[in-house]
Amino acid sequence: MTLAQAIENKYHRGIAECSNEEIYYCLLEMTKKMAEDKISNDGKKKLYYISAEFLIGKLLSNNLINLGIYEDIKKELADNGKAIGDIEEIELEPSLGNGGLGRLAACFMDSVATLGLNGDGVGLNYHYGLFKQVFDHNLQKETPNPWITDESWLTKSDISYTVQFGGFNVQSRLYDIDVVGYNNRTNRLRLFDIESVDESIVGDTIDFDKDQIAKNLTLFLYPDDSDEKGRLLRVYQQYFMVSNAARLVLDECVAKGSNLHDLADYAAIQINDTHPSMVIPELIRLLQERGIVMDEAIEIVSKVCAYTNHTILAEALEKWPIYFLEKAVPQLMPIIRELDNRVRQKVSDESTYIIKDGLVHMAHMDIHYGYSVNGVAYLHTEILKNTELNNFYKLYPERFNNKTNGITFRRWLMACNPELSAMITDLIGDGWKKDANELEKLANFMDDDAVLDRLLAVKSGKKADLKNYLKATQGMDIDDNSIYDIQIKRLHEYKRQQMNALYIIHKYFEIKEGKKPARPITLFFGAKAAPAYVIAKDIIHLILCLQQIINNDPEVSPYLKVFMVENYNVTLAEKLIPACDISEQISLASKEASGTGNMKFMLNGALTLGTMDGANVEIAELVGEDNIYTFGESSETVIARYERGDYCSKDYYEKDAALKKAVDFIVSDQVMAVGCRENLERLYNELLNKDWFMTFPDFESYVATKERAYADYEDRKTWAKKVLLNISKAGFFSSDRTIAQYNDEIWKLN
Ligand code: F58
Repeated sequence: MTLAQAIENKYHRGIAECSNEEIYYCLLEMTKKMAEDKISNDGKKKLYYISAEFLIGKLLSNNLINLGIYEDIKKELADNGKAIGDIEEIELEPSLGNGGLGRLAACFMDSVATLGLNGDGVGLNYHYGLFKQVFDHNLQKETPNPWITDESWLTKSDISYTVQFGGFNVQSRLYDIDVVGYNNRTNRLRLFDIESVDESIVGDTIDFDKDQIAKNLTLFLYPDDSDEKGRLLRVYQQYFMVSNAARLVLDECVAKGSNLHDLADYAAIQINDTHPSMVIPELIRLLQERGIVMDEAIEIVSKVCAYTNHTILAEALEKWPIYFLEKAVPQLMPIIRELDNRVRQKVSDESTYIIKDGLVHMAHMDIHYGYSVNGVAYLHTEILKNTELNNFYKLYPERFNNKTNGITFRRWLMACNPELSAMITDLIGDGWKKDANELEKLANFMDDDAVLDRLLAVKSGKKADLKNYLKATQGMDIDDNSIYDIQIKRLHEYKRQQMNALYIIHKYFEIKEGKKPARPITLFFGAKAAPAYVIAKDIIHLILCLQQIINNDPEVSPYLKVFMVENYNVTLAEKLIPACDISEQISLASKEASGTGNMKFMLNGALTLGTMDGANVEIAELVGEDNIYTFGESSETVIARYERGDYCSKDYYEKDAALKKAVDFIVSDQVMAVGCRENLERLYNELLNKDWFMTFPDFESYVATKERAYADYEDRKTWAKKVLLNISKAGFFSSDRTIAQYNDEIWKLN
């Protein structure tokens, strides 16, 4: 059916006579029908990817592309005086995720369907997401981020379970979102909600009554955990997620013919970080309820569950106090105690016990009772094996494996950068859309001036697009002749946005002193800070203060500007990434498990300025040292310094005059005039007295390397060659490759 026919059926009018909203809702309906026709239950064994987050982004364009009708629809709209971009604007971005782990889950679901595998995502249907970020007096404020409308991508199912908590029950309801594979089957995201959810308990802020679990359970992702009630709510959420998931798994497997003893022939459960870890004792409990004895139940579950670790930061390896679990989910504690006792009987290394000092260590449970433990980039997995999880690695070396992350090229190239996609297809055909390694063929054009010129022209076009978009939506005045230097990711001290901010101050002083850059520079940031993460919010405050000072200084702003976009999300990432010249991947070596933004930027023709951390290491290996700007201390040096425990940031501050000047500026009268003393002093003191993520030792090499990249940018042809080489090597980072490896080595679906 053409769009015109669908519009005629629905509204009895032509496309040109419809509003953008009407067209959007008609396309939504039409796409949903087409997607649902491709839902399949083929494949005996099925993957259940359980995750607290699925940061899926808007779905319309992605689904049209994957259904193979994007170009037709775009043309039909254009013929009627409508732009597909304007229709896309109507859709609200689902607020179901927060950062890399959630976006990875979304890319994975796309690839699972694209590879024709039987696999669904299972999670929660948050009504207000993490939060919507607004800037007020240079500070981050959090407000609810609603996205569910009467007609949406959600389909209400007839599946509902009673979930038991200590002292009360709630009734669940399953909603589905179709996951359309590229020219392939449709799988589903299975999102559980509570029937009794009550949006009215939320006002203009993200505060709400944390005691009313039966009303608030699915309102927010990661509710504020700075108090005990908030932490307890997270436990309720996690159990709700996995209890529903476990029952769905069992019901579906039984329906397919499983007798439960053979569950591992029917299901693989991937535990995405530790948020779903309670699925292990919950499945054991449910199997016992269905007549299977403890010994066998444990054995079955251990053949079904696999765990992915996404971090080496201790605070992210969840540990819940026993009394939380006793209160929220008392039925699980006897099972967890039994699991711990069994470990104690066979393992002497106490550091691996599940229960220690009154805390339940979720990752320990995953490793002892799962059949696979994977890291998300080569370096990360090595650090897990050799350092962080070494005691477990010694027990179960065969369980540890690496799966370097990937991204879906459908969203992160075809949808967000059709101009570059078209150019690539003109040069090498469209085989790369199914086999990303074909991008290597671009290497044949390295000395073709016309190709290099076209590549630069595509980039200029995307820079102009971004300029226009940010002018229209956020009132920003951007010089598209400038270098676009971009750092977009969650705000965390280990990601070191503060080091980039110190560079900005340094550059500001240089310009004031008359040392002008060869070409204007624009530094973009996008980042949300967790509501209770005080220093992260202070860093946002500093960046916003710098933005105000620098962009309004007539002496400096022709050469340097700073823009922090408000409410950074997938939609903004899709606009920022294609326009980027320099991709900031500057985490402290050893701390970023992988990163996936780094891959998206590379694929879209930005050069990486980065430390040898996470997947940057693999990018560097693929492109060679001439085509990436690496700097900073190695992970070995950093790990050794942590072990010695002798880092003193003040020593660096005293020795490096440029660094000292930049740090002191944070508490200068000039910044105080536009900022808050309390926040700025706190950040200054944190850097001077702690600097836990070691920005100061890397500052000098960061500045020097960034300057080298800016200087190289002026040789446009050489730059274009580096860009082309980066794109040609990006195929490895397709999530199709990652998922093929998960399947071959972990899930083994037919
Ligand atoms: C991210 N983790 C890693 N966690 O930081 C990143 O290096 C990696 O590329 C990505 O996973 C995918 O593997 C991540 O996003 C979180 O956001 C946690 C959410 C819950 C609180 C602690 C952080």
